[in-house]
Amino acid sequence: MKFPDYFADAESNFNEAKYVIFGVPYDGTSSFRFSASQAPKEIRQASWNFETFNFRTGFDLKDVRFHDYGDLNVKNKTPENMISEVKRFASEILSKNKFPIALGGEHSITPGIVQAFSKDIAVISLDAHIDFRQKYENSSYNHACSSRRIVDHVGIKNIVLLGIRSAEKEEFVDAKKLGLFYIDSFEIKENGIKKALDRTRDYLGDKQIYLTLDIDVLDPSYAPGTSTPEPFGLTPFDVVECIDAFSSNLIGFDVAEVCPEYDKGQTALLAAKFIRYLIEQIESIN
Ligand SMILES: [Mn+2]
Repeated sequence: MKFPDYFADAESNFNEAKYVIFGVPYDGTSSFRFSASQAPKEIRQASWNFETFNFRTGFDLKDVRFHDYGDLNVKNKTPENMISEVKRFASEILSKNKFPIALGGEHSITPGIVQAFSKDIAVISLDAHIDFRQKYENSSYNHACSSRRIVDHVGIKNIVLLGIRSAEKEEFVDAKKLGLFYIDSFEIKENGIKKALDRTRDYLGDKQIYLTLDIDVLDPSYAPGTSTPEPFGLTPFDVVECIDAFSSNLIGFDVAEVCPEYDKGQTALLAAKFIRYLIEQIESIN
């Protein structure tokens, strides 16, 4: 079955939309599994599975104006050129006071979006990996460096990593030395996601927050279709609680690292659902 090639219910045009969804089909720096460039298409297809009515919040997605711009033309670009294209487009969205929602692509896309915001925002990154290398395979914009590039923009005090459980020793030592705030998946399992989110709120205060979701933060049993799967991960409800906890502070969102070739579609489904849920949640509190 083939559905329309835009995100379900994104029926508004760019100008009237409050949220703008755009695809960044880029996997130019992936190191293990490829196909993240197919993700925007698969996430859009998956989005047609869902109802517009959220019975929990009573909110209906039909009542919100959102637009699907389609994909940016980044496929064959170098990481640096991809980043600047993403930054350019994200800046255009922000200049019109709209809320950007990006469909990755690999996690290397996120610094481009973050750079479009002012430097005093905070970033919460849900990710299995610390991604704190200065450089990887000769590029500072490799997806293994994405947290580090975000830090370049917002500073070490304004990023929080939740759900991490994988790092190279050197980058981990480096991150600790610089004072990176993180809560790993073992601690989240031990003390619960609520406590982790409370600690995050205490740390960040009431800052505006950009949320980036590397789908590999979830346990591979929920999200096997990803570039570098890592066991001992979070549950979908943990991510839901994170969206709930910060929905009044959110200013942008992306979901990265879905690799549709490596599962039966369940990872793209989750990604699509998180996007819908996030919009519904923000709208239902406004
Ligand atoms: Mn990751």
